[in-house]
Amino acid sequence: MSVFEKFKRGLEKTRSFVESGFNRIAANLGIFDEDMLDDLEMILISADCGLQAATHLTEAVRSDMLLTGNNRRDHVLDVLAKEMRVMLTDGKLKLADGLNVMLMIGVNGTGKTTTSGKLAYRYKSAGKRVMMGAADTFRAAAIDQLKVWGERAGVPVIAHQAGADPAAVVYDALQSAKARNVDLLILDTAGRLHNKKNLMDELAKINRIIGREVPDAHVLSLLVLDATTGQNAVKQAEAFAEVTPIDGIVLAKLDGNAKGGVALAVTAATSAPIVLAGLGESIDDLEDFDADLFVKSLLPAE
Ligand SMILES: Nc1nc2c(ncn2[C@@H]2O[C@H](COP(=O)(O)OP(=O)(O)OP(=O)(O)O)[C@@H](O)[C@H]2O)c(=O)[nH]1
Ligand SMILES: [Mg+2]
Repeated sequence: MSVFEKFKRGLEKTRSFVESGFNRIAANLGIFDEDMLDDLEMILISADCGLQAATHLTEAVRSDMLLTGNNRRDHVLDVLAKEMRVMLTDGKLKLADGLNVMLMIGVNGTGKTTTSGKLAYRYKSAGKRVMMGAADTFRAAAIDQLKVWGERAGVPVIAHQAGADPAAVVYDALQSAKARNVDLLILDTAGRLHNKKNLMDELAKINRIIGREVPDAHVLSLLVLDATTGQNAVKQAEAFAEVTPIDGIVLAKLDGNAKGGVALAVTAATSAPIVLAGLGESIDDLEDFDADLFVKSLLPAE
């Protein structure tokens, strides 16, 4: 299956939602008028594009219609696609020479552990030396879950007992990564941090240890968001951006329901690029987030 087909399949629910909305508002003639623009805005909001992005997109269509006088469905779709593409910032993960550290952050249940496993598999399959560290020590089950992914991907997992200090796990994982000369160390962290200060302190501590132990490493903090949670994901992105640098956003569960438009709301709310899309629960259901393919998959065909 091509990457485009994967995106299309993953975003099927959102696309059919948007398409049925389009068909409803432009039922007979396939022609848009001013009144339909309000409906268009509602469809975009319901697909979780967020108020800001939905308003922006609707305004773009409105001014284009005034300017060109072209209000046919295929043209409106073109304008929407172009405008969405301009709004979205994507980025490709690249490993640097030497040690790379990916720190997976995000609230609980978003998909951090699953994405860690998928990433381990991706880079291991590409011939890289990969290792994971179970810095989510909150529950024994979380550690076991990462070990299972380690086995699936064929990469070692550095872990302590449940309840151990996550920073100690990070320290050990970094020592092993140096000793074994790995290319990529993926650190899975806990989402259950009770408040902002707690979260900030924990991440600061982990970042300090990484900075001290592997000062030359290429470190990426990846914020994992659950696309099915819509506007909550946007709030999480804003909250994390306040306490820690974010190098890239992972949109997990884009296949989950009809809320794929959240990608637009997330980019409107943060300056970090969206780098990865989670498109299912299997080990290979992870793709580079490609804004062109995303837009093509989100909007109905003309
Ligand atoms: N459909 C779908 N499900 C996903 C995807 N990514 C993760 N999941 C599912 O989401 C659930 C939570 O994923 P985890 O990886 O355990 O999330 P987490 O952030 O590590 O959660 P905590 O460790 O509890 O904080 C699991 O049931 C995963 O199978 C995805 O891209 N698509
Ligand atoms: Mg986890």
